[in-house]
Amino acid sequence: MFCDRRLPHAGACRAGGRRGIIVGAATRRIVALARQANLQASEVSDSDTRLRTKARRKTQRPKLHKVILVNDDFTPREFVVAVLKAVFRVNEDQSYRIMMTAHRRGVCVVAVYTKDVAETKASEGTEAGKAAGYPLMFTTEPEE
Ligand code: TYC
Repeated sequence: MFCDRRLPHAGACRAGGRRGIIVGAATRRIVALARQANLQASEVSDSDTRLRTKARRKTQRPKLHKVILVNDDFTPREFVVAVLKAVFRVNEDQSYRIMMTAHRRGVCVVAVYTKDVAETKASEGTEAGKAAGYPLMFTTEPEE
């Protein structure tokens, strides 16, 4: 053990003779590095001595996909409203507004989900129309 007066003491120095101090392995590494580089130990931080074995990466959020309701001239309004309520769990009011937006503008974004969920909901809606003999259509597209 050695004593470096520039470091905060982690243990007691022995008075006289060989001065000793009890320090941990991290401190010893810091002092060794500082000596090598001719630096004050206080100029070397503990993080300089620890190897990072794994890059820390933030979890990436999955890209979201829009489900789009497409207007047509044949599917009854009430049927569209019923499908929206059943598949997308929206209430009567929201469902009516979505249907009317698609009716007036040609398309309406119903909701956004992860790719799998968006595609499943779109085909459920489209299939419900098909089963009843209507050309009702839902499509999906990735969000920018
Ligand atoms: N345009 C249809 C009608 O007038 C109603 C409708 C609305 C159909 C929206 C599809 O995505 C749609 N009966």
